[in-house]
Amino acid sequence: ELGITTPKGYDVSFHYNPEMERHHFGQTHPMKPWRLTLTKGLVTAYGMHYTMKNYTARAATYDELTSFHTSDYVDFLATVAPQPTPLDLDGTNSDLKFNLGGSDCPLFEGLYNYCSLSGGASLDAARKLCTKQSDIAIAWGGGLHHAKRSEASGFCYVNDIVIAILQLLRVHKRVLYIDIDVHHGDGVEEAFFSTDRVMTVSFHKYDPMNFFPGTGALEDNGPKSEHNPGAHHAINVPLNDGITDEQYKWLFENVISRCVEKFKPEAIVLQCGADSLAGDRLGKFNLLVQGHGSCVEYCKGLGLPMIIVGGGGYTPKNVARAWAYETAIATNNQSNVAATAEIPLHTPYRKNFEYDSVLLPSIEQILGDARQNRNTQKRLQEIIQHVTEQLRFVSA
Ligand code: V1P
Ligand code: CA
Ligand code: ZN
Repeated sequence: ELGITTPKGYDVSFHYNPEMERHHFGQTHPMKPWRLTLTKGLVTAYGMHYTMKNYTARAATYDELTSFHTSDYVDFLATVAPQPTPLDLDGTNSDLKFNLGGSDCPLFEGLYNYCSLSGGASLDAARKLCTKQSDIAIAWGGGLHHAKRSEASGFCYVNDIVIAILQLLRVHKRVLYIDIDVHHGDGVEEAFFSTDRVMTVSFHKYDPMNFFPGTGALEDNGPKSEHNPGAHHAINVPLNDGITDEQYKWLFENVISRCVEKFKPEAIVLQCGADSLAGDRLGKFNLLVQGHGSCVEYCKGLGLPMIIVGGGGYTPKNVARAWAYETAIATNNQSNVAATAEIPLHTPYRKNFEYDSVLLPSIEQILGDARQNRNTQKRLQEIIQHVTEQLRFVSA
């Protein structure tokens, strides 16, 4: 498989292990690893696998997992038994250790394997960047941004992103982390609170009383203690329901261009959580696959080595559409995809793609009617103003 490049000469690698999707969080749980099967099916149906290097991701080792997590926590993950009885759905399980076993982070069969595979994929992606074998490395099974050093949180047990960034830092002086999941990337932000070698930027819905995890206010830019080099290196873009493609793209490009200009990253990690799409089971934005994908396009245009990971995304058919489209952007297969508006007839599980089986459904096809947009242009201007002020403290 050596020497495969995309039409414009980028080396793209795809890190994936079909074992991951065989794991189940439970009947009513929103996280469906099966969305990875749908994604891979679309990617293959469009023939994108011919224009990138495909690697079967291996499981991260114990030592790799403990490059970030505590051994106490990883030992417990490795040995804990799956819950024998159905979960109590209000999360009132009395013996929660490391926040495990509640409704958000249930203990299921093969949990340790699932976590190691997610970590392994993102870490493999990072290694390909370090050795310059890939310009863009894709790991849709990663992106689990809430996991803490010693705690599970919000469907995330192992923080594959932090582990991958730690690997990148061996070779790259500065890494820019960008998070377009509808939730705040709190775990990654916290992990790098005290270093000026990682800048984290999260775009998310912010409503501290009503929306998980409740952190990520505009003014939260990292602890401003006396000698913390990491101060000002956490950028947060809090949003309200209903944001549109046009606003999101505008905001994203304004914020990211300023960050790149000041911070001068040597590599980018882009978390592409698909719960920021219209029609998501948990998220309430109005983003289309095109708007979500425009972030990937913009980042690719920066010409820096980049890892792309997944994350949230709770309406599987929409997740697969977005991640397949974004794989097309990475591999320069967009024209191929656009020319075939209809999802190919031989796509596995094609019946799952409704709306006349198009790859890029309109807002009307997805929602009938768009959600009310609660983001004013004035507020978006304020956000850019604040970010610009924070970046005055940042230099490369
Ligand atoms: O809101 C909460 C917690 C549970 N309450 C005590 C507060 N949890 C959320 C977690 C969302 C996690 C998102 C992960 C990601 O960012 C990255 C993979 O996308 C939650 C929600 C919700 N609507 O926010 N948990 C659940 N829904 C849930 C629903 C059914 C069964 C289990 C969990
Ligand atoms: Ca986010
Ligand atoms: Zn999310």
